Amino acid sequence: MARSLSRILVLNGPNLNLLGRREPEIYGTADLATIEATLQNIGFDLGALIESRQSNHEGRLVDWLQEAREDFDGVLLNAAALTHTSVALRDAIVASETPCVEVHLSNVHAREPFRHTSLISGVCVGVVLGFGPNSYALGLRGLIDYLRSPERTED
Ligand code: CA2
Repeated sequence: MARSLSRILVLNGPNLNLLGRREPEIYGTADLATIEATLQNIGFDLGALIESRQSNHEGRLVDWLQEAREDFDGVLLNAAALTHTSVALRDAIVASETPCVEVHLSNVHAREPFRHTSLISGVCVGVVLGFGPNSYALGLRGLIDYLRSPERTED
């Protein structure tokens, strides 16, 4: 039987629209459009529809996570600084009832102590960090594998 396309929502949080323009020593030289284009290509190869969005506003990210419940099978999320502060995003991930993978460009555990805590990891199915733009690619592959794992699809 033909497998239907997995619908994946990629969400990026505050300041990630600046990627490639500032702090290349931490975040690399690729801009967000380049990362999103790579994810589109991976999605095409793996039979997934990818929709990418970015916002600097917590409430907008919450709205989009709520939308995911109806419109997407999985979420790939770089919540940026909100990772370390936002109970609202954590609650929205739970409410979405949609598997979410957390990604970060940098290895947050090798940085300032306030970045060592994530309020969202505990409600995500997995976390990928420290590999620059490749964190997104690895996270997307992991999310698609997870969505298609026999344990999830058999019943
Ligand atoms: O490493 C990551 O992906 C982060 O999520 C990036 C966040 C940071 O607050 C997290 O602790 C780790 C920061 C995103 C801001 O991105 C910028 C990009 C270029 C210039 C300035 C900020």
